Amino acid sequence: MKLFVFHTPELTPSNQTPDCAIAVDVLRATSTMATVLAAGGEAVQVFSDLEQLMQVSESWAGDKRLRAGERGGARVPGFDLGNSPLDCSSELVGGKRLFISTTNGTRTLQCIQAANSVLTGAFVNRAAVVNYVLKTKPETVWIVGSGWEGSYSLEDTACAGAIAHGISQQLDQPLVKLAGNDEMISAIALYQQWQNDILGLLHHASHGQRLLRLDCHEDLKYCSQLDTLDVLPIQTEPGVLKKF
Ligand code: 3SL
Repeated sequence: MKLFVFHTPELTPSNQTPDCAIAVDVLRATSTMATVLAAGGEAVQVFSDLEQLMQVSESWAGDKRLRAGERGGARVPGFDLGNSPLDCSSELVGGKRLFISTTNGTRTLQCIQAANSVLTGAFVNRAAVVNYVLKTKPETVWIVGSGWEGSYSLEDTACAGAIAHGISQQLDQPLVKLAGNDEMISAIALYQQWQNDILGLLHHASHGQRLLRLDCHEDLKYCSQLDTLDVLPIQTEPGVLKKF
């Protein structure tokens, strides 16, 4: 097995596809997706374009769908939800499909959607992702951070490191053999530096700061939890994720 970390979709090769690709957007898209499926959502369907989301979701029964739209951290006017995992109670999302478009996370999923298996990872479901990779043993694994509008995000690379660290700890293989690129090794080092203070890391991150200015303190706390959701969002058709 070879593990690769890419900090953003822009840095991810577009002329190859791995056996397994994992999209990471800790703040907050992939934390929200794990939460929705853990709370009994039927599926999560992702869109980069808001108009296309409106069009496709129109064909879905009104009581079986929720529309979530986020731009710049805030809810898009007219949508049922923004992108806070704290809004996704089982009473609200149970049995429904979440049609979602966010600034960066949904773009990441679109960039890796051709991989043989496509998952989403966050700190909250890190162990479920690690266990799936250990069980299925793909030859090449890409862990792709979402960043912010093309630039690096501290929290996504740290979470990529948490996933890579979890896999490497359980495989009897030296890191140098497992690493597909240098980014994977530095992501693990970043995670190891912050592993006992993930909330502190989120407070240092520029997108964490942006969310704090929007009064999303509780979202940061929620997204900083490690291994709290035993759920694996997995792509069943391009753009559609269901609970594995
Ligand atoms: O960029 C994204 O995809 C979002 O997760 C950003 S936010 O945390 O909802 O602001």
